[in-house]
Amino acid sequence: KTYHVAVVGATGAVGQQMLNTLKEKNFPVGKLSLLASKRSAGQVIAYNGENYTIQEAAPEAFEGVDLALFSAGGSVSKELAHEAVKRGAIVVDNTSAFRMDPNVPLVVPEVNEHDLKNHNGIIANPNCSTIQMVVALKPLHEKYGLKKVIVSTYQAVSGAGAKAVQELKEQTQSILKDEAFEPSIMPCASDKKHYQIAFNAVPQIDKFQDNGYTFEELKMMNETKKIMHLENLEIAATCVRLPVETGHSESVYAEFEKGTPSVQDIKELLKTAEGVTLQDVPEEQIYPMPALAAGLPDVFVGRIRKDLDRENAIHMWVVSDNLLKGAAYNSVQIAESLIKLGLL
Ligand code: A2P
Ligand code: 11C
Repeated sequence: KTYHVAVVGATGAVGQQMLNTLKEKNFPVGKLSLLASKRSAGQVIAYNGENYTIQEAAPEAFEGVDLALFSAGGSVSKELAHEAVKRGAIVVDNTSAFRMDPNVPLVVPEVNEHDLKNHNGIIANPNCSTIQMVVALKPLHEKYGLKKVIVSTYQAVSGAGAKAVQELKEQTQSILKDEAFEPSIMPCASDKKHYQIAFNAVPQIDKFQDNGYTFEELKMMNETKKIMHLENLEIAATCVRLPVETGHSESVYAEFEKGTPSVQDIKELLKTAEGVTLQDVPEEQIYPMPALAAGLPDVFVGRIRKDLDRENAIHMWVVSDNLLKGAAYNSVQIAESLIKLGLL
C-alpha cells in the first residue's frame, strides 16, 4: 500500500529534511503534494528523481491526502490542520500549535508510541530540544524513576529556520571582513530587538513569558511531563542559542527516586536504548558534538558522570540533529508507527 503524502512547508529547513527522510526511509509515498506559501507557488522541487511543483497551502490542497506533515509555523497549522483532517488526512504537526491540547497525542515513538492510539486526526511532534532529551531520559526513568531534571541547552540556529542559518553565515563573513551588519532575525524574528549571533551566545530562544522563562524553556518543561506521563516531575530549563548551524547540545542533570546508579549502570542502559548512541570514552576524548551528529538520526549521549554531592543524581551531555530526530525524522517515525499500529 502507498499513501498520498503532503508536506506543508516543503521549502523550509525542516520541510527539506522531511523529504530527505521520506526518501531515506523508503516511506511508501504514492502521491506527493508539496505545499508552501504563495511566494513559493510554482517553484519546482525534485523528490526521488521526479519534479514536483509547489502549491500554495490552502484547504483544497488536502483533497485526497492520507498523511499531512506540517512544518510551516504555528499559525499555518492552526489555520489548516483541521481542514486537512476534515478531508480525511492524518496530520503530524511539527509546530507548537496543538502540543499541549489534551486531545492531541504528543509523541516520540521510542518513549510513548502507544499514545498514538488516542489520536483524533492530529498528532503533535514535540519541540526539537525536548525530543532528544526524553529519548535519553526514558531508559533511565524506567529503571530508576525520574525525580528532577535540570537542563541547559546549546542550540543551533537552524532551529529558527533557513533564514536564521543565512543570517549566521552572512554575519560571520561580515565580521571576518570587518564590515558593518544589522541583525534582523536572531534571537527571535517576531521580538522587538535583534542581536548578533555570530561569535556570540544568546540566552533567549522564542519569546519571554510572564514567569521569566522563555517559551522554548517552558516547552521543554511542559512537553517532557506530557510525553513521559510525569505530571509531578520537577524540571527547569535554560535555553541558549549558539552560532552552530545544526545540532542541539544539552547538559542534563537527572535525579532519581529509586536507587543510586553508577556511571556503568547508566552506560549499560543507554548502550541498548532505542535511538541512542553512546559516545563516552573520556580517556580517549570521545564525546558527542553537533559537528559529528549533524546529518545522523540518532541521539548521542556522553560525558556521563555521578553528581559528587547527591548519590541519586547524574550529569550527561546529549546531542542530536535538531532537524532530523528533533523534527523531520521523528515526524516520519510517527507516520511509520501509525502504519505499524494499523492507524494509517
Ligand atoms: P515559503 O518558503 O514559501 O516562505 P523555515 O522554518 O525554514 O523558515 O521554513 C518555513 C516554511 O514554512 C517554508 O516552507 C515556508 O514557505 C512555509 N510558510 C511560511 N509561511 C507560510 C504560509 N503562510 N503558508 C504556507 N506556508 C508557509
Ligand atoms: C529552536 N526549538 O531551536 C526551536 C525550534 O516549537 O517546534 C522549534 C520550535 C518548535 O529555535
